[in-house]
Amino acid sequence: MVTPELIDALKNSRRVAAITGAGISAESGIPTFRDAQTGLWAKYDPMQLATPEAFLENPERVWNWYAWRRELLAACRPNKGHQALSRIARHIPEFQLITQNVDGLHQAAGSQDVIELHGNIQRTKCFDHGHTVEQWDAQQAPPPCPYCGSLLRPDVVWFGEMLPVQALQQAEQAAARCEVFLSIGTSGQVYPAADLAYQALASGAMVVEINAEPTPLTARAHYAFTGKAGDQLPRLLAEIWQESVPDA
Ligand code: BJW
Repeated sequence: MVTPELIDALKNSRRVAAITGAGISAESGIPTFRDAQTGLWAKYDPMQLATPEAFLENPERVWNWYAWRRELLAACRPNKGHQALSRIARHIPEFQLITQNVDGLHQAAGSQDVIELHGNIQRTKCFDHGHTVEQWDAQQAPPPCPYCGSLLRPDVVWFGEMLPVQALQQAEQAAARCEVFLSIGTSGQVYPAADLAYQALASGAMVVEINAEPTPLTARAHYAFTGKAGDQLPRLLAEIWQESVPDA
């Protein structure tokens, strides 16, 4: 329930941070990772697709899997959850959006200064030096880097890889400084991203979770709304700021 305390906190806070995960993009048609039937990891082994070791062992398999995911994404548009969040941000003096998603749908919905903790699937870099590359010879999978000849890979963060240092620092700062922290559509199982909500709690923030099912954070959150982000975020926007998300 949206209580007067929550309305007051969101209406009067200067600094609000939000972290999103795959759940917010699920209603756009992008599979999550850990949902039991439909999540990517129910069908594919992350250790064979989302680690540097997997890439070195079979670069073609990994390259083609990400090419397939980019194709899926090409047909997807931001949903009401992305749109509501971008509208909520406009009501708050310092709103920092942090996402684990690599799909760019927050930016497509108009969100600005999004911190991408796990990279972006639309960017490509080389394995050895991280050269950013925008064009390549599509005959090979993966193609070589035009600058150094090493193999190209998606600019996403795989298991065992460091998160982009500046992005993580900015996210930690936002979590530590905010008055309200929103955790939306994430299972909270992947670190260090999952730790941000606890850092916010430790700094005294009000923590609000919106997720389709309970997570390890639920019991610690001040408010936990169980449901779809595409329903819950427009509801918050409507109940707190009397604003609606227009139909697409
Ligand atoms: C809805 C909904 C709707 C559905 N509305 N909700 C501490 C403890 C234990 C382990 C570690 C630790 N620290 C580090 C680790 C290791 C590891 C890790 O966390 N492992 C755990 C899984 C055990 N972490 C790492 O390796 C990270 N790197 C690192 O720590 O480096 C340190 C280092 C130091 C020194 C040297 C070297 C390294 C990197 C993590 C990278 C994660 N990468 C991926 C793939 C990205 C690329 C790609 O897209 O392919 O990121 S894995 C995947 O999980 C992806 C996601 O961003 C991430 C999080 O998933 P998310 O978003 O939470 O999705 P789901 O599916 O899990 O949850 C969706 C939720 O939405 C569900 O709850 C649904 O119910 C809900 N939902 N529909 C609202 N409509």
